[in-house]
Amino acid sequence: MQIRTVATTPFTDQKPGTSGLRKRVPVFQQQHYLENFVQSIFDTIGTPPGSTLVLGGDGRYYNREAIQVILKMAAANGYARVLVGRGGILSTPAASCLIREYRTHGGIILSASHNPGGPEGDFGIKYNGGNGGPATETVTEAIFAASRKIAEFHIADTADIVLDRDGDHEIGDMTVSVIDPVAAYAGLMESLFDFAAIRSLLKGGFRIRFDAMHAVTGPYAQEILVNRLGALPDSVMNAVPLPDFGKGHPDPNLTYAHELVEIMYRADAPDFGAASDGDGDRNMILGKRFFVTPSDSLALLAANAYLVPGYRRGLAGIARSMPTSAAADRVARELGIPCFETPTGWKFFGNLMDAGKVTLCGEESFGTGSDHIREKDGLWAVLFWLNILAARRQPVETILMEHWAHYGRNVYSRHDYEDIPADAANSVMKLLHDRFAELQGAQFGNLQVKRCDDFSYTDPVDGSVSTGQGVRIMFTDGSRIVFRLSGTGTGGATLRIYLESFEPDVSRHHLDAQLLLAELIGIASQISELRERTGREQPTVIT
Ligand code: VG1
Ligand code: CO
Repeated sequence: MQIRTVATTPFTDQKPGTSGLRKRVPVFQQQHYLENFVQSIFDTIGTPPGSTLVLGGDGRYYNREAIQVILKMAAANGYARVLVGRGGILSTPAASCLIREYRTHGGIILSASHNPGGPEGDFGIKYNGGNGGPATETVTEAIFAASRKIAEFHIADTADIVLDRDGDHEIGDMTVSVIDPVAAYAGLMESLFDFAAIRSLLKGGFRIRFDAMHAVTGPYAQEILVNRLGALPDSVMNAVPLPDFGKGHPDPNLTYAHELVEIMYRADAPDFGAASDGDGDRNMILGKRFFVTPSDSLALLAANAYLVPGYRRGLAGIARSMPTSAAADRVARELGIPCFETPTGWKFFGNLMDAGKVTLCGEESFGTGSDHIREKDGLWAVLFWLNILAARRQPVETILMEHWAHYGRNVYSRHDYEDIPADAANSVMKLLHDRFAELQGAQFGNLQVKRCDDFSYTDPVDGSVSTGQGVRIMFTDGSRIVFRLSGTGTGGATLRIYLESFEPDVSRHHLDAQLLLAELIGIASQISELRERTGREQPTVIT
């Protein structure tokens, strides 16, 4: 085998966003585009002798091609071993699990998560460190800096590796181990949850439906829910990962997971429904004709963690991203544990978990997880819910209503305006900044503005500071509106508006969130001049 050093010139746009570098497939297909970024990762993290790397992706278009390139580059950059999921498949949580189990020098995950796939769709790549979590901002900034001055990359000249059979192959001095993508992860799940109780729940006629959305979780759900827990075979739908996700949008929300939502709102709906996203790190939870917001789900898992074997010993703390509702804060207060508020993106939870400060973490964007790994974890959340349901034997809706009756309800909604011109989106954000002084103390109907700011965060573990993480308009009664631009899109801009108020009155808990938030929704539109500046009358997605 020959190692080649190839001269290259930098691309200027290889700056990772909320979760890795995401671009359209044709951008990644440009000559040296992928190689430059991968070499920038290797140059940043170094390769101590004997290093192992975990490698896999969500199965989207270009996954296999990218894996072959990365294997050859890993060999040329001095890796001793690469663990790659069979078929090039690894969900994000499974990759995190393997990094930790084999104590590797991190891993490379190929995914653009919920973004659509296919030849004209999106592709993505992210590096996770030795703790199994997304690279911190310090590391992603260093990778970006390396990509701006790259002059060459190293690659082995060798034939492609067969990815569809387990086994070892050699590229020069490096071993490529093709492994079962599911086994280690499924074993970890079995160690955390009461599988016997869930099995007996399912045996007793409790019906579930899990939508893998033609993305990576299909094989995981099949093995865990059907093979190990005995769910009926039709419990898992869209179970085969497809390169274009069946032309769908693997984003588990009420809009894009409509096939599941329709099933769950039928008269003969199953008792429990769930969906996951492209790379398997998100979850949407539904009861019979009932939707659980991710913010409530985090709070509810925390409050019921004592029912789950892996968490019975208690929680060290909870962390939630800033736009996530404060429902979890109420549970933390009652448990007497700390609750941390971080910027959007899982990379901010890693330090807190490594330092033993938190056990559970969550984001309003359908992401929930714990310190069992260092990523959010879709199927883990589903199993956590099933464990609670097996212990409590009540419908999902009843469990939520009882939770609200006890803690009060943090009424919550997120409105996404997708694919608006970047100029319009930036002008909305600028306008809001310009209005901070004028908004201070302003009265809108019954609501008065207490304070506004652009959220910034100082990591309590390493002291690093992240600024510009979202505009917050906070009202005296505890309600708030948050405006943020997405950092995961690849075309135009996506403006997210997060709305939250608190409803202590039990007689109003069953009411629709949009109705309860109507006043805040009106204020958000008024102060941002949204219609005037974007021409949009309605959000693309309401959660
Ligand atoms: C979105 C979500 C964020 C999540 C991120 C990655 O980011 O809002 O909470 O961590 O996606 O999730 P943004 O910048 O578009 O709002 V995933 O499942 O794409 O890895
Ligand atoms: Co994801």
